[in-house]
Amino acid sequence: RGLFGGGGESVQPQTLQDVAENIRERRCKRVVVMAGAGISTPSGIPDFRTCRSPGSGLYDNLQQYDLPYAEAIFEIGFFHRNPNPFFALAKELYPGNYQPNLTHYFVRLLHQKGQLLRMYTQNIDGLERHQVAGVPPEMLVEAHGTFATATCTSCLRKYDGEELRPEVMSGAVPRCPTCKGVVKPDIVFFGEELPLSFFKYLTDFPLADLLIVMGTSLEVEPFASLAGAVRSSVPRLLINRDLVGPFAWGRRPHDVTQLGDVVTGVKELVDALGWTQELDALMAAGSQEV
Ligand code: CNA
Repeated sequence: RGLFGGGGESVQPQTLQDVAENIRERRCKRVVVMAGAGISTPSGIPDFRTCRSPGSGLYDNLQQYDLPYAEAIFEIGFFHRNPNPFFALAKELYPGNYQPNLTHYFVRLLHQKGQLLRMYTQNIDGLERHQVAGVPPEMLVEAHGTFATATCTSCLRKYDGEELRPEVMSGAVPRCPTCKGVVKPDIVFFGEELPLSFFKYLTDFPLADLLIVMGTSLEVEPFASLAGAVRSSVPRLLINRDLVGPFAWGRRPHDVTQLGDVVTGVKELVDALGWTQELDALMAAGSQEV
């Protein structure tokens, strides 16, 4: 048996091409993907950390709301005092405004090939979802929650995200018809519990035979630490603008990094896999559905 749990000659990856060979030859069949805001910047959704220059970035655009500091938008105490900035963000990110890009479809293709164990995303834009890029719900862990469902902050009544759409889109703060409490989309705020599905990592990561990390600064815990939860012999591939997390300070022998634009990096991987035509077809069909 090869290093990667499959049959055949294993290649200890040094380059993107080596990683591709291990996937193509099906030596890697339990791939875990970790992703963050960087995979959605090519779809036009700014990330939070890299767009600090005035006039760009979601936080900057929210300055009109007098946030004491950018991250306050995701703090539950601040939300209870002033939910307006969060709902301005919600209006922007509500499902339907943005389209997935090649990186999202790549994950779907990996699933269709039977080689995706799970995708863990920090994104709250829902672009990976079944109805959007086509990653089935059981394959996706939305670690920081979703706009697809919501909960009344007062009586805890559950809502479907679509029920809130008219109010969110009109710029209003949605209220519970029963108790008049503010209805909050099920996005995980700082200090809140992560969804139970997050804990699938306890069984997924020890089983993984390849970890692909893309478009994340790996700065938000506990998500960031998952990068260290695969076995030490398991190759990890980072596709990102910059070196982050353990790829910067705790390099393992089988870590591979593809620095630069995430779409370019994933495209290169897909080319090396020989999956380009299939991915193009998936994307064309996807955009027609949209
Ligand atoms: P982050 O901290 O903003 O980091 C993004 C990373 O992606 C950085 O390392 C960037 O250099 C990199 N990056 C950005 N664009 C590209 C690109 N085109 N090519 C290559 N690399 C790129 O984002 P994280 O996800 O790590 O931070 C966690 C927060 C941000 C989560 O809680 C998210 O919910 C939150 N967030 C989500 C969205 C979204 O859902 N799309 C948008 C903004 C923020």
